[in-house]
Amino acid sequence: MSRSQEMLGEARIARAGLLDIRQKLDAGERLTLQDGVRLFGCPDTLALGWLANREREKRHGAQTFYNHNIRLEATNVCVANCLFCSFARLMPGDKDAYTLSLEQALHKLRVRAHEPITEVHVVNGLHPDLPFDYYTSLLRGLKAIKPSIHLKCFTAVEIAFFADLYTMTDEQVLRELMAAGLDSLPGGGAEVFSARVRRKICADKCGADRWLAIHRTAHGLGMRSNVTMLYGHIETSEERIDHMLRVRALQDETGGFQAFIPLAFHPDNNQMHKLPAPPASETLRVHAVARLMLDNVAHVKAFWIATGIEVAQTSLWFGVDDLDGTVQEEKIYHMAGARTPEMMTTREIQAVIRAAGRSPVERDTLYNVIS
Ligand code: V47
Repeated sequence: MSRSQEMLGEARIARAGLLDIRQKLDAGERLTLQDGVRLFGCPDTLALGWLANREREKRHGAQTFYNHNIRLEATNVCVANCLFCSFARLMPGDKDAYTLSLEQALHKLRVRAHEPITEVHVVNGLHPDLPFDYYTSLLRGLKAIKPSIHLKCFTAVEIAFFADLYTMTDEQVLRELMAAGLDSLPGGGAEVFSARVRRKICADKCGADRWLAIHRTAHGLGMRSNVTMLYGHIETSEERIDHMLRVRALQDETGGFQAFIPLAFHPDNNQMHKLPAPPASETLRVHAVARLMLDNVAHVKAFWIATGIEVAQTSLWFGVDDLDGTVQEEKIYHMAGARTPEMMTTREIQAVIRAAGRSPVERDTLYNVIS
């Protein structure tokens, strides 16, 4: 950043009343719950962006990461009735309920196995009738098709569900899935950790403490993971910051989180359809505040499917350094009204990053650079 840009930014931060926060960031001091709530209360979105961009550039310069991945959602049958979800069908046999046979699921990778894909991301509904063997066979089958593939599969909510359904401990479930080929956990199911919010919008799924405990155990077993936050529904600023602080505390213990991923609520075709979708400005603010609060998490990711491509590009100046990946086929957001394409090629994602004035870097799931 040039000296004159620095002075302009500094003047803006002073006008926004955030000089003390800028000083704390420069001194490497942690932001508190009160600081975070003040950031959300600050009406100057560009001031938040300026602060977050400094933190982003300190860590990553202009580099912007993406990966070459595919998604697999093997079933949408789900015993949990989360109010925000448009993907789940409560019972097998319900209209639009589906469960892929193992062969159909494996086919999704088999047809692309010749492409330089490095990751399969699997998230499913909580199916009451499938045997545990379905999931271990899925992992083994995917590895057999492409041994180099990284398997980032099953949210902590699914792990908790498997443990209860198949009467195992959470750790036993993780160990058995790892033995079958599981490499890391995606960040879904975190929603907002506040008990008040969870009681209202996702009462059927595991609570915050168990979600965090499963990630703690996964990190202890040597896996890395991500963490999401669903925003733009009934949560307060305090609850968003509390969510981030719980992530930061676990990260201090384990260092196992790779990326924080804010997920914008999409209101179509679900029980919260009367709520508006959060505006782009809110998306930029949430990503920026996450970058500022989470001093110990390396990456802040904008999931372009959820934010929209233009907002994802803008977010690269509001603290974000990662755009997820090529995705290929996505159901959770498209069933909830996302109007983004269902995939981008690596060339397209590179062009999107360059058009935003940043430098694309292909990574694998563990952030090793793919040359
Ligand atoms: O946990 C469901 C969210 C998540 C809606 O780890 C919704 O790299 C908005 O976990 N509006 C699943 N959000 C997606 C997920 C994810 C996404 C990108 C990257 C990674 C990663 C993980 O989707 C769920 C829930 O929070 N979700 N329905 C909706 N209507």
